[in-house]
Amino acid sequence: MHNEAAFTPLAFERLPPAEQLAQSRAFLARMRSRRSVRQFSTEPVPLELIENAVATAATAPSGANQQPWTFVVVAVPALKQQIRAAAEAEERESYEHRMSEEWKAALAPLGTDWHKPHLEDAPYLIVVFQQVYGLEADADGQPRKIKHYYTTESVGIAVGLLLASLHLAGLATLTHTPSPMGFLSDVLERPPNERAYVVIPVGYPAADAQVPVIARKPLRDVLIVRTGGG
Ligand code: IYR
Repeated sequence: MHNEAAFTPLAFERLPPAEQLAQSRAFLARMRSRRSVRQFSTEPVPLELIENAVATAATAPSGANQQPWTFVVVAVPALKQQIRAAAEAEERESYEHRMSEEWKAALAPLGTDWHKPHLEDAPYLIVVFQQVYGLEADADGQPRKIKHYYTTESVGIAVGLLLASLHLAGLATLTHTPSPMGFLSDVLERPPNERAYVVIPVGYPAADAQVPVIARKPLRDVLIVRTGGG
């Protein structure tokens, strides 16, 4: 019953040490220049860059290989407008009434507020949905719920790969989580097993885009190496 796994030899290319180091350093250097961008140009972006990024995201490991994600790419101005209006309504309520003073203080260095023009300016919005459970038609064509595992972690890993792909393709992104996000299921007509996870505006930065002066923690603050032998 539970021994139905099939195996095949791993395709694995062993890199020479110098090549390993070069690749690792080059990737690090590229990723260090990624910034969250909130001012976008309306300049169009080739759709294949978005498709390739989603295909890359969909290579992520996932709980029980259930791949519990759906990526909705929105380019229609009327839909972007609708999403902006709904997000701004929620965000305004959040900034003015729902967020604690502690939360607002934590966000102060980012200079964010409820205005979200980037949701309309960016040529694409990638709305990522998490499939909290699976839905399949059973033999009688009735919908059947399938339990999913580690969906939050799986989708988080996929979004990391998505952001890396878009950045390497020379595009700017923002990981935006309007709160609450329920309106995205309505606007994008998603089924009941899907819950919005994040909205990612993608495009070129506006010519005069600015980013907050903030820094990444130094490696010594985030990395603990415990080698053997003391
Ligand atoms: N969702 C709000 C607030 C916000 C929250 C966090 I945590 C951020 O890192 C940034 C913003 C907004 O998008 O403005």
